[in-house]
Amino acid sequence: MTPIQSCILNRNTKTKPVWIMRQAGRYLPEFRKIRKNNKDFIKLCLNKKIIPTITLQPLKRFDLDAAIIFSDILMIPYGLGQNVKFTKKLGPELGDFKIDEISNTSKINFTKILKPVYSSLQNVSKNKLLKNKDLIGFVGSPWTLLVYMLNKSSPKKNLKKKIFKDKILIQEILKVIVDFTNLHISQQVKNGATLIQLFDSWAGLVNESELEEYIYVQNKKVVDFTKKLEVPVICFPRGIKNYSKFVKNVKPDVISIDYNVDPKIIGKNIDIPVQGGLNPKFLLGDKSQVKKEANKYIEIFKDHPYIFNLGHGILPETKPEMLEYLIKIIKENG
Ligand code: 1CP
Repeated sequence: MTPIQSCILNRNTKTKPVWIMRQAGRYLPEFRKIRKNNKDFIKLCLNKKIIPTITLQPLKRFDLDAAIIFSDILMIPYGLGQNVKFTKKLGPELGDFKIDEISNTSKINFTKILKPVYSSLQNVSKNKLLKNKDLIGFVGSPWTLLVYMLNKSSPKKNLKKKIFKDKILIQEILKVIVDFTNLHISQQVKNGATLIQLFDSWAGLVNESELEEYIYVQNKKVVDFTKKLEVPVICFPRGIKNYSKFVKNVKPDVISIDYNVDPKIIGKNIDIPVQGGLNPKFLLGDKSQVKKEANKYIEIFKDHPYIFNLGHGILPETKPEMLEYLIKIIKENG
């Protein structure tokens, strides 16, 4: 059994297993080189010759316990027929869509469009670099996808609040998202994903009074579906205040925490396996601080099933040698 799967089953692992959110990406010069020659990001995410190479790049450098398939959460809106493009300055830019059109998307067509993702998973899962390691498939959580689909650009820059007023429309879109998210997960599992992570990157935008309907209920639908496929599911509801309540309501196999929560409180109040937490900013600083912060998480979770990871994606400015150093600390002290 892989170290991550043992950890999830609450077994003792010699050291804490580790993988890094956004480990296949812009901080790696070998990724940037490929990206330079592939200006269209969506096309790159559908290139079955290149996806396996990028997915395996971090495993060639670092002693990681999992690969995560190189793809994007916005491949679902793309598969539903919404135009998606990435620009250097503005990030993702999405087109208009009609609810009637996306509701009528055929499952066969959707699967055909995203086929390169699935064949790449199959290809990567056979690679010997993955021996005794997990292959992580992923999706954006329904709320987070809804935000991108309606806002049509990153909410980081400009959140158009009035688009969230039509509650009936929101429910209709969420239903389509959940259906196709579940389809996307089942295809990923069928083709070799051994673990699924749900990224609810914009959960923190939801008011306390609407957490139930937009965060708990929607994540639970996807978690319950994934559990039936018999693969563990990790939830990352970034920015929510009360992780214990999320765990009680949604019941994922693993909860991934962001860097704004106190890990000590999480360790005390949460029984299920925990992942992540370290602020990715520390990897931009000096090694002594990386060591101190990494050891803090290792110490807090020493008697808790814990998968080492960051509290959000690794920053593009990170020097690869800093990640190498972090992993060395975990393998020595974890
Ligand atoms: O070169 C480039 O400009 C492309 C950068 C890039 C990369 C490398 C994007 C655009 N997506 C990805 C890959 C990616 N995205 C992966 C696979 C690789 C890995 O993890 O190693 C994954 C898991 C994601 C997930 C993702 N995409 C999330 C959830 C995680 C998070 O960071 O919160 C989100 C919100 C997205 C949307 C997205 N795609 C790309 C960007 C720059 C963004 C964020 C946009 C924003 O700021 O709102």
